[in-house]
Amino acid sequence: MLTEDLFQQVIDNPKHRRLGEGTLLLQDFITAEAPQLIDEITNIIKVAPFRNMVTATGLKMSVAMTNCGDLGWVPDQKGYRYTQIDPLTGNIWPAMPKLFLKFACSAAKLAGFVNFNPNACLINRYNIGTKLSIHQDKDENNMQAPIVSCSLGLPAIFLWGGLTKSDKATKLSLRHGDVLVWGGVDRLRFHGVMPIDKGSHPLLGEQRINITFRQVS
Ligand code: MD3
Ligand code: FE
Repeated sequence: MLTEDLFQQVIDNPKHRRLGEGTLLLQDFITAEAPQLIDEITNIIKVAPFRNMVTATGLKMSVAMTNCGDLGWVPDQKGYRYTQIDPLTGNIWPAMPKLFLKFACSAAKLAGFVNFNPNACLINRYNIGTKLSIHQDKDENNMQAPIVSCSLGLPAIFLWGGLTKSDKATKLSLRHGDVLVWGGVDRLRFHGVMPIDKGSHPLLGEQRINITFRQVS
C-alpha cells in the first residue's frame, strides 16, 4: 500500500487519532481479537508468571510484569536491561505469539513505520489503584524503531508528557482495545499511568493489561 493511502486511511477513520508527529492512537484496533490475545497472555503467564520486580533503588514496582519474545525487559543492580533468560525461572522467555506480531506490525505501519520488527514484548498488569510513575523508555538501543502499546481490560488515564520530566503532561484515556504507536520525535517523551480506578471488565475483571512491543538489537 502506498504511504499516501495509509495516511488517507488514518485521516478517514475517526478512531485513528494522530496525537503528535510520531504518535498515533488507534481506538478499538484490537477489540475484536481481544479474547484470543488474552488466551495468549494466559499461556505466557503459565511459563513466565507476572511478578512485581524490584528496581535498583530497592523499590518493588506495583505494576506486575512479564515478557515474551527473544528479549525481555528486567531491572538489574545497575538499572534495567533486556535479557534472553527470565531471571525468575532460568528459562528463555515464551515465544512472541504470531497474533501479537500481526497487530504490532499493522499498527506501526498505519503510523508510517514500515520496517517495525519487534523482538521484545513487555506485558504489564495493573490492579485497581496501581500506577506507573512518569518515565522515559530509553533502555532500547534502537531509537529509530517505534514502540507499540495495546491496552486490555480496565481503562487507564495515561500521562503524555514532553521531552523533559518537568514538561506538563496531557491526560488521555486508554481503553480496552486501544493501540498506541509512538516513535520518531515522540519516542523519548516522558509518560506514565494514573492509578487505575475501581471497576470490573467483562473479559479481565479487576485489572488492566498493557502489552508493549519493542525492537531491541
Ligand atoms: C511513550 N507502559 O511499559 S504505554 C512501559 O500503559 C509503559 O503500561 C504504560 O510506559 C502502560 O514502559 C504506557 C503507553 C504510552 C503512551 C504514550 C506514550 C507510552 C508512551 C508517549 C510517549 C512515549
Ligand atoms: Fe514506558
